[in-house]
Amino acid sequence: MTITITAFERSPDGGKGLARDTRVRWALEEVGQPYQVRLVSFKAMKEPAHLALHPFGQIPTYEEEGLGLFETGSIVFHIAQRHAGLLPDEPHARARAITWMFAALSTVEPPILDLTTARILEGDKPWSAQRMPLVQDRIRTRLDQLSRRLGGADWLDGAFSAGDLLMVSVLLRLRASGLLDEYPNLAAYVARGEARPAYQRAFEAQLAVNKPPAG
Ligand SMILES: N[C@@H](CCC(=O)N[C@@H](CS)C(=O)NCC(=O)O)C(=O)O
Repeated sequence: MTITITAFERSPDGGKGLARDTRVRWALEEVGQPYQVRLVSFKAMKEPAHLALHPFGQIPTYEEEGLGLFETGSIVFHIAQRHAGLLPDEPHARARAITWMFAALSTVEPPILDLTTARILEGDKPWSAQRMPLVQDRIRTRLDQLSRRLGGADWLDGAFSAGDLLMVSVLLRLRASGLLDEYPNLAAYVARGEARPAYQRAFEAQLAVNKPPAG
């Protein structure tokens, strides 16, 4: 079975691993599935061939024997369902791990993405400085709650799962803001995720594409 994913030809983050192909690479590394990568430019992402695969003209996508998927959450879920290692077998534990996948993407990630919007797209607006504390406090509300739930545990619900993979990936976006460091148990949680050999392989693979030329 050949798996092909898409990734940026040149990631705007310059290889920090924040583009969402890293999440898919990480999931594939966790379950030990080899994959190929098709690199796409921003221009090609908006052209018909890519739009046929991804209606919103984004990365990542996932192709495997006649199946084409978009949306990182769906792709990671598909990988986790097909291969052992990312979801527990016990039905209730499995349902809870899936719940954490949704929580990462639909409850924790939106305020974090808003910070990127506030910084990059709205940073030059006259009201930007006034809005920023509100954006940051909405993130803190979620981090407070998540930090309390995680407590002293290694992972969100027993063994590492696809829920942790997505939650760590979402929280990683906060590193540069310093907000994560306000919550030592969350910072340690993210560090545990990053220390996983599968994450390291995924990170190195995306870095190899995006590393600035030497010299
Ligand atoms: N909800 C989508 C978001 C995908 C997304 O925002 N992809 C970014 C890269 S991480 C992208 O392709 N940005 C370029 C664009 O939107 O033109 C997912 O989780 O896959």
